[in-house]
Amino acid sequence: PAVEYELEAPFSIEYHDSIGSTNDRARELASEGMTDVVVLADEQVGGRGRLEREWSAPSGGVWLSLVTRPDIAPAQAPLYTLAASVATARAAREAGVDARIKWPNDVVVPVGDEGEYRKLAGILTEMEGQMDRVDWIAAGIGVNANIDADALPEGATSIRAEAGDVDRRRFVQRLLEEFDRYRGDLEAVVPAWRDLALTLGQRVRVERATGEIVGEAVDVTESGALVIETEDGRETVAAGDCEHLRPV
Ligand code: BTX
Repeated sequence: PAVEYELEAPFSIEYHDSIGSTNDRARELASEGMTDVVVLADEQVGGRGRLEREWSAPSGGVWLSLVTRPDIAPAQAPLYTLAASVATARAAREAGVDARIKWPNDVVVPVGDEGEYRKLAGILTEMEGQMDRVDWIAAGIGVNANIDADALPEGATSIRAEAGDVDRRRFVQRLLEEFDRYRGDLEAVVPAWRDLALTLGQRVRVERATGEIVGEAVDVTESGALVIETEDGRETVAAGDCEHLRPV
């Protein structure tokens, strides 16, 4: 393997040099009843973003999916996405990157003072469950780690480009420790998220299938939805309904 992934993490690791999508493998393991396992790859050839978008995942990145079976209602599941972004941003900050969080699921590096940014990492959370209970959650986390920025799509950056190469083993260890801490203390997730948020205080445009909303992003709710102050009052957008969010 390109990296040695014997970690002292609260998860067991299944490592692949190359895989289609770690989320697909995680879904398989989850439906076999596994929990607290992380599928990790050096390269993905069929990486997925949200809403059927492609995720470019060349060798040198940190592409992982975490399987958990939390005892929560489906409405709380977005907190796991926020927890994954907090854990990722904190691990990236320890690696020397000025990582912030763009609601709902991007870890970005700010560029200038106008709310512009480059994307460092993305999160894709998938789940299965009943109305009142989650069966499993697969939190997919993709971090542009030791990759040249010109090998990535436009608008992307990497840990290499921002701060030099990172020890991926240590980075993953720290990310998983942080994630573990927040999943054990869900009430701490939103406050930690707020501290790292690039989006709060910004004037934004959110595109949804049902139409767009323009206004100032003022807060996130307990369940991770974004609160926007518009000309006609406050509106709340669930993460799952957001197709694009841009500063305006
Ligand atoms: P997203 O839908 O928010 O972002 C996808 C968009 O981001 C793409 O349309 C493209 O414009 C841009 N993009 C693609 N690749 C990259 C990249 N490497 N860096 C920066 N921008 C990029 C975000 O979706 C969720 C991504 C989750 C990826 C992880 S990797 C491990 C797991 N397995 C898997 O297949 N997906 C997740």
